Amino acid sequence: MAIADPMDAEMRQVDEVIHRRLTSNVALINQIGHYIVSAGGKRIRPRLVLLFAQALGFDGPQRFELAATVEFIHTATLLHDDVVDESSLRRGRQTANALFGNAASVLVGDFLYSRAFQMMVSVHKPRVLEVLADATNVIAEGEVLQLMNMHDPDLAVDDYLRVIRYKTAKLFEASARLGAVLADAPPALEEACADYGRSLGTAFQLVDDLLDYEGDTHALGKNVGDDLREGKPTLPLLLAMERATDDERAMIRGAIEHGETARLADIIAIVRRTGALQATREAARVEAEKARRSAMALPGNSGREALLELCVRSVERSS
Ligand code: GRG
Repeated sequence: MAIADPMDAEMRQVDEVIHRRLTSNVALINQIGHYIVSAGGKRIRPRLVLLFAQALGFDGPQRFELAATVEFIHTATLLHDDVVDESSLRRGRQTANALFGNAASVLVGDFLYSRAFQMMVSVHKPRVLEVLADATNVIAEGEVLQLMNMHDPDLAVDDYLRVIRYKTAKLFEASARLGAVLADAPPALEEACADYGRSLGTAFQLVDDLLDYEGDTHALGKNVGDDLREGKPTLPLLLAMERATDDERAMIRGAIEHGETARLADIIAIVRRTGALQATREAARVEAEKARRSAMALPGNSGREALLELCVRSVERSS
């Protein structure tokens, strides 16, 4: 018998807000919105809002509104990202762009994004607006930086890390910070929460990038090898180039420069053989350990325990 997750009831309340706030008089918005939201997703960002609120003793209903808000922002970025990347599979289903077209995906992403702003305003806390306005701006910067780095086999690891801090870790940071803001935590404690989110988000994206080489399309719900097909220089490829033979390095460089489909299997095999995936997971473990240390600033309670457990689960995952 499966053990019930103590957060299940709380997450159901978030889902209730998500479905209520998804509603529009425009039929296509309802159709695409429900299509992507009902496919699930791990809901890790809303979980962070709730766990930080819980750890800091805040139990007002605003936590559900903000948890749903960050999931809407996340979902909007996925809709836009799948258009940019021309992805065809997400959450085990055809992407919205594959099914409904690019224009509909971008525009429904805009709906979710602007609905998220309506929701955050409803909480009546200027600091919440500041946190999310800053976060969404940085996410967009991260995506543009990533675009500029495409097809660059000489990308420095620090520049790769900057992209993942911006495009992914920033929303984790904001989610954690919002729990602290709701609880009116003192500035030093708010910063510790933000540090946790930033480190966990960095670890999460490192694993996301390694699963693109190690994972299984069925379990991941998205196509393995997409980053390589696009010529995206992520850490597994950068590390594989450092460790490969000259011929292999030349093959990987060519793949990044031109995008690769023909030698996809060979390059995946090189990445796996050189230990680049274990090294990427190790880098994720280092970030998760930073997150764990930041969480120790929280009072010792079940919320903190769940946040510590999340550090392990986010890194040792296979989907
Ligand atoms: C609309 C503010 C705004 C910006 C648009 C396109 C874009 C700029 C940003 C995209 C950022 C992006 C997609 C980052 C990757 C984040 C990531 C790790 C996605 C996968 O997250 P999971 O695994 O997904 O939590 P599920 O499906 O579980 O929800």
